[in-house]
Amino acid sequence: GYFDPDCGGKQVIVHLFEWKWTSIAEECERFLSAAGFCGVQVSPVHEHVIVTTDAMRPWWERYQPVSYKLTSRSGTEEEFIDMVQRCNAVGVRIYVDAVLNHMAGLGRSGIGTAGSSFDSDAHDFPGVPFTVADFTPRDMCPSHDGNVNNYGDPNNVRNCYLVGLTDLYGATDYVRQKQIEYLNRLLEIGVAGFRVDAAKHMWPADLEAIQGGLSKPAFFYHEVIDRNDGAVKVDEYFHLGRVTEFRYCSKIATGIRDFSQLGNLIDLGWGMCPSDKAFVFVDNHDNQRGHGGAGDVITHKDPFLYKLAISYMLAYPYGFTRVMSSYFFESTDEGPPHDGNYNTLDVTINPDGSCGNGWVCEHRWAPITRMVAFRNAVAGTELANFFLEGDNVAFSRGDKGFFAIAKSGSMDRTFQTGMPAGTYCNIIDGCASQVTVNGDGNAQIRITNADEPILAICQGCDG
Ligand code: LM2
Ligand code: CA
Repeated sequence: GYFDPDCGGKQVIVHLFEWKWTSIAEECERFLSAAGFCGVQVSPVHEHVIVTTDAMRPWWERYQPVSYKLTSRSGTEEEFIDMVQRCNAVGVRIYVDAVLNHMAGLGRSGIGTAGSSFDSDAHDFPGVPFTVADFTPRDMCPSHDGNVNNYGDPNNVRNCYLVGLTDLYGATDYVRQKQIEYLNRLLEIGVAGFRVDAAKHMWPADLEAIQGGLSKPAFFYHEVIDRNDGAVKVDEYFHLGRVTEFRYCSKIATGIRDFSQLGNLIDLGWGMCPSDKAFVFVDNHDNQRGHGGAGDVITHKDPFLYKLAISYMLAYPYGFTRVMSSYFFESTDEGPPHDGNYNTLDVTINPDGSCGNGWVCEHRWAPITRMVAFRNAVAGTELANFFLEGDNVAFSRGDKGFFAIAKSGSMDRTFQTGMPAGTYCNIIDGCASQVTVNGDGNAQIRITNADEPILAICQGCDG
């Protein structure tokens, strides 16, 4: 159902933000499959606007649909189908970022990435086709200028135009039918599920109708930014799949910056999603650059803290996890690495396994990759033996794994690991250091590593 990512029990999705389909197909085959990734969240697949006015080919043009044709900045329909098949063939699933709340922004018109014409002010999108009757009637939006501007009123949040984006009237059978056809086409191609963009701005009943009309099972995670500060709450979406937990981004950032705060990472009293409903991440494509739901998040720009944050997220039993994979950027609008014609560049791989051409590839940073294996190995086990003191944190996961961070760079003390006797590799440093667990489960844990002061041992993940 909506909660099953259908990837053989694996636990981590990577968002290959703005990657081309050809690059993703290669990454599935050469890296993601062996590393144990469940799947890839890909950038929106539909036809979108081409922005050259208020910004030059910004990343966010993909959040302004022109039609549900499958040619986008990431490639053609043929390339998309080839990618899905090749990734599926190596056990890596594809999750599509589905933009269903709206079409392009007011004031925009012209030709989209698949060649369809459109005119937002006229509410005319012949590539679908959608016409004025398919957009939310103005009198249903209580705001004075027609835009979303009062998060205390669900009618305002859901019936008004989000930053001027033409809002689809999802209560109508016709809009629902077109969106069902779009998602069914993707499922037919072999896609395993969807991130629903701006789900907070859609009525749950409309999503129910769309999801109920699908011809195959699909994993769903809904993008709802809820800080317990508005009228729309994450729990309205719990029957429809997992829900993004943006409070986790703030919590993990605060806790990793100041370990004394790590003890209250999950605050259910604040309305945070229960673990079986939460979809979590350290940062996403929006908040890493000051867009939607931004705040004091930790990103690849701070590699030391980022490795600690991602490792901690992957070690700790809460939610379904997504790892971000970015490109370097200076300005918040800047699109992906490109040539002189704004064609997205290939992701090249350097001899040391890192990426070139402007791609960050956080998912290839050794501690991050290896913690994916840890999370897979300890799936389903309970947190135990939690220890937090000064700049040291440690805990075990049932009898399957033990994890520790010494933020200062060094630690040397005895812990109850909960694990069977034996000698285990620290998977973080590729077995350069090892841990011997005694018959009573105790072990001497030594960490000396200024850059990556992390230790993770687990049953069944020594390479
Ligand atoms: C999302 N989740 O709910 C996406 O994660 C987020 O990236 C999207 O906004 C948003 N919802 C709508 O899909 C991005 C970006 C915006 C950008 C929109 C549309 O954060 O800045 O808005 O995509 O491309 C841009 C301009 C904005 C303009 C709007 C409409 O930045 O100034 O508003 O287009 O033309 C007048
Ligand atoms: Ca809406």
